[in-house]
Amino acid sequence: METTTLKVEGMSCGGCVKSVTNVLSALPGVARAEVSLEEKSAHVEYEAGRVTREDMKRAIVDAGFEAE
Ligand SMILES: [Cu+2]
Repeated sequence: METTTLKVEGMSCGGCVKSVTNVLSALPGVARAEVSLEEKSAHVEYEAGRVTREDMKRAIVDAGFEAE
């Protein structure tokens, strides 16, 4: 299991945190996603080979936020 942290911009409330958490958790290969509004970050535990950091970024952007 690998872990990575993404920077997430554009979240303004708990609903945004939930949205980002949900889209990340829905990706095949993601075991756990912990999203922080204050830190503007998403800490993700995932299986390398099943999902990439790019997939995570794309999912966050598709949900209406910015990710780096
Ligand atoms: Cu919100």
